[in-house]
Amino acid sequence: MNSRRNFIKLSAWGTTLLTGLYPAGKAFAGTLGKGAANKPIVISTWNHGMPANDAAWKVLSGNGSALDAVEAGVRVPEADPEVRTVGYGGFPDREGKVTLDACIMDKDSNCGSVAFLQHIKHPISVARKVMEETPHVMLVGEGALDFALSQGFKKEKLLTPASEKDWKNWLKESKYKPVINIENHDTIGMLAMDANGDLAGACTTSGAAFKMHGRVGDSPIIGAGLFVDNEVGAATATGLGEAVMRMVGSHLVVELMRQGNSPQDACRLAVERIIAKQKDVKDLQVGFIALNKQGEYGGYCIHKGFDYAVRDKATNKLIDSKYKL
Ligand code: SD4
Repeated sequence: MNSRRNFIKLSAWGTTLLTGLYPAGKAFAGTLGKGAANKPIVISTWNHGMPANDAAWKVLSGNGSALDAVEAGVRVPEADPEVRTVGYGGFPDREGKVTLDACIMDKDSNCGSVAFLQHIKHPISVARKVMEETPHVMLVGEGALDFALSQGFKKEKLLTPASEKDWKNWLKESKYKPVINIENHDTIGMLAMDANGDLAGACTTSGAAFKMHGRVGDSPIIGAGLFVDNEVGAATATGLGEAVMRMVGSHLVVELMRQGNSPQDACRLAVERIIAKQKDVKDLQVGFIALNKQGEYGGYCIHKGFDYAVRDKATNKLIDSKYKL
């Protein structure tokens, strides 16, 4: 190839890099100067992310770490019986058992996870203990429960009368057909960057309502429900876990940011990948949110109806996610 053709090829690539792959600040309200980052910041899925962000913000605004912030944040919906898809009061599986999934990841790529955990109100804190107190990343079922009890967590009844009633109603027909956006606002995934510029994330859920006993979704799977790379950014997912797991969705979003995409575009490209691999997305909802090292953020989902909460120095609001269909 002669040098002129080389030049044309290079400049086309450069233009793509500048204009096509990275429309900087697209989903971000302000314009960032070179080197300046919007921090601290916390973002999280659905409207239960608003009170969760408040708890995380208390930590972040007091110069606390992103890791402490995301744990404190997601503990709010975990403890709230009105949030029917996370922690205490979550919808049970089809046998009437509330089984919880959660994971957490820090700036050094340390991570901890629990899945199919019963009787413990705060699976995120057990996941953090797995990360910090064991040589492992993931504990499940009885083993996770034994470990939690050994760490001082209390065994509690998680099935509330309201969730028990809904389960009994569901049993009348026993049809497993997750309905998009109306299962009471789903998983909480939370991403934060602290004043130091370090990232962390957490994700916790009671999973798909009336799932098979033993079913584990994307939320406790590092790379699927959550991924953090402190050099690039972080992402988390909500929606039907099976579709997210097939694409290792959150890892995909982070890798798309690594290639130069804005958080907004990375979420969109990952959703488009999922759509391309599914036969029918009519009844399938998946949403991603992402945050990069500049403190820019974005979200994208398949169907209209997903929203996410953002809190930084200038903002405290719920944003309607962009969507494909
Ligand atoms: C799961 N992604 O278990 C989770 C739950 C969720 O809509 O977000 N449901 O599949």
